[in-house]
Amino acid sequence: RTDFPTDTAHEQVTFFQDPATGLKAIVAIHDTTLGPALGGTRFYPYADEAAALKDVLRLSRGMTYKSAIAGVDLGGGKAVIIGDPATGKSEALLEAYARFVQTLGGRYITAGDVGTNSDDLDVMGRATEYVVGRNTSAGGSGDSAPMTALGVFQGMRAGAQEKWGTPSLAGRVVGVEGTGKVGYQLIKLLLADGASVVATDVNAAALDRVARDFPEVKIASSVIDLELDVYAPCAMGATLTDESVAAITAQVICGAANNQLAHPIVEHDLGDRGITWVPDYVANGGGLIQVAGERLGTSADDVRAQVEKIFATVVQILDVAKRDGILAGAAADAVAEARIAAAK
Ligand code: NAI
Ligand code: K
Repeated sequence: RTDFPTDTAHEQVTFFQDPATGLKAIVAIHDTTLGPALGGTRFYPYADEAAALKDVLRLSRGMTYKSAIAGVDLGGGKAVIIGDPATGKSEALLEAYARFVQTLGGRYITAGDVGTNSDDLDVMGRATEYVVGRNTSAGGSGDSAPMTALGVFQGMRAGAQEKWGTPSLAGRVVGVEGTGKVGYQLIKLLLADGASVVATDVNAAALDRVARDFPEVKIASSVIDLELDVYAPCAMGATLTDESVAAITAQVICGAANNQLAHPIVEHDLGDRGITWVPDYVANGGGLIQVAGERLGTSADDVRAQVEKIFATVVQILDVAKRDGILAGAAADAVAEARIAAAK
């Protein structure tokens, strides 16, 4: 027995299984108004099929909004493979999965997500043409972190303009939480713009790389609780909680992490405290723009130009929020919905 949420009118949800390889997967196509549905394949040990279905319905709907707000002519979809990637992943399973993706005839295009990487996508590419995010050696566009970081930086500049009247981070103290692929690239952009950066990570090797390449960066055991102008969550989601928001000193929050709000009410608390929050799915759309470009035949220069437009999009969202007296998250959803409605 499965309860389909009535507020998420998905176009198509398909369950695939292949007993020979142990594959159990669900592909959810939420909306193809703007184009074929693009979204990553998550490989995760869900407790049961109902939990997997719930997640894929939620995530695919999110992709519709993410593509629309990024100005990408693709719809929203997502897939989940039920299993533990550490023990259950095999080339045969990935190929079986990719054969199923191929049967959808291009209505769904997969990318990577939690539990799948570019090497896995290379394997899938043997059995389906509907895959993006492969390694450059396999015809993909490679690491998306530089474009994701550029988009976060542009969103942050828009937040700075809203808060301080100038789209510059010069002289601002920016706390970067997570110095992995995106955080590292973001630090480079921030330093070039004249910001003072303080960074943290739980992984010593990631911090060592920052300390070696950017000696001017201060290293801290955490950043969210420091005196900051800007907080950039680039590690895990859900760091904006009742407690952290009550104590935070940053006036602008913009980062790459998905689902930064622990729950929706937190955004009201940020608003009450006069803090400008750039919605995560708007700020971190640069990687999506890059991999979508593989399908749409976008040049690297045009990808970069489109990522830079995240600045203008965030300015628009913050203007709509102010004009309509709503929060930035709702304003972003409204801008995305307007784009889909216009295409209908
Ligand atoms: P990554 O795995 O390369 O880096 C994440 C870093 O965060 C790691 O160095 C890890 O040690 C650190 N970390 C984990 N928990 C932490 C904690 N509690 N405190 C401080 N540091 C912690 O991942 P990547 O690619 O840099 O992505 C960063 C975030 O942005 C992730 O949430 C990801 O989902 C999101 N994102 C990434 C995109 C991309 O193109 N790479 C696109 C859109 C979103
Ligand atoms: K991702």
